Amino acid sequence: MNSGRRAVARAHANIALAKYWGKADDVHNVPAVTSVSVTLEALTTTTEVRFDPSLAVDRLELDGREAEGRALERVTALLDRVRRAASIETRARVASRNSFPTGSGLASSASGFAALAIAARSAAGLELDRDRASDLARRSSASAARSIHGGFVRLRAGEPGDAFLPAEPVAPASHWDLRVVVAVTTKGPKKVGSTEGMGHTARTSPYYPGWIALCQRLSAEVERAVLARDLRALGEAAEQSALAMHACAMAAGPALIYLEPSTLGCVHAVRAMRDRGVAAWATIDAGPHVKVLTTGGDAERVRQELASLPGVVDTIVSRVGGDATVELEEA
Ligand code: 2P0
Repeated sequence: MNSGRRAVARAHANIALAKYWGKADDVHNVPAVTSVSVTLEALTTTTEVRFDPSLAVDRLELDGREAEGRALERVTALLDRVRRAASIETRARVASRNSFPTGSGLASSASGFAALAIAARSAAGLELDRDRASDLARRSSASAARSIHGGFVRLRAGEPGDAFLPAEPVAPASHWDLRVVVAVTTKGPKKVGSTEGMGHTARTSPYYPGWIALCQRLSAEVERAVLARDLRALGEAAEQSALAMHACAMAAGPALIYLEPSTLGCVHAVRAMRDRGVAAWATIDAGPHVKVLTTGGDAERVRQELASLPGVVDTIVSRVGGDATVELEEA
């Protein structure tokens, strides 16, 4: 009945200003801490989903190439939830494309699973319900729950066994014309994935309880600073959140080190810029790249300085992005 429907969704990546690192429940993928993010206009995933009765299994194309293995399994797990909700059994063709280099270590799972959740629900004939789409995306990748919304977004810490936990908008993109400069740095050996990394940190880092306690304060500070459009307060809280997350991971046994020399070079350069009166604060996710929070007026200067540093291979300047969107067509 829904087999002729084709849905195309677009979602932007996001970066956490107050980081998520640690789960309250591995099975239901429930975060142990509240995170607050900003959606990035410049990093977009476009995903097409079409349920096709001629298929025996789901098919996945990523940036024009047929994908199998773990990537396909994760897509099928999300599609299975949609099929259950829509009472259908039809397999789907999924084609997904990133506007940024895939494999660059930029947050493609956030925009990817957000776009997939929205497109799959629409193609299956379910209504555009952002809470349900966000909860669905969270089960595949917690940060993806936040990419359903534009602007500034909160994903609350949950309790073990939480059945329904969608992200919530804090303020729309129009609230604040903030800029984020991404410094793409040279990559070292293959990083440990976030899920595995945060599990290892929770099990072995003596700083994990301190991290959990800190997150409560920092997520509230980040949210207050966003609502007040106070870049200094936001930058200080965001920088502390990122560096505390990495300190906690580095204290794990064995140590989990995502920072490369080029990463630290960027962080020091950002601090030096600040000493010269430039509005710039750094944040780092589970990889070597650095994202810098700044103003429209300082963004180009920050970008040029970062681009001149050793190990920085690319820079991207982004505005705050909007909501994930979907278009539905009868094929
Ligand atoms: C974040 N990260 O808040 C943090 C900061 C990375 C560092 O959310 O296990 O791929 O699939 O829920 O969403 C990346 O984690 O983790 C992430 P899972 P996900 O953005």
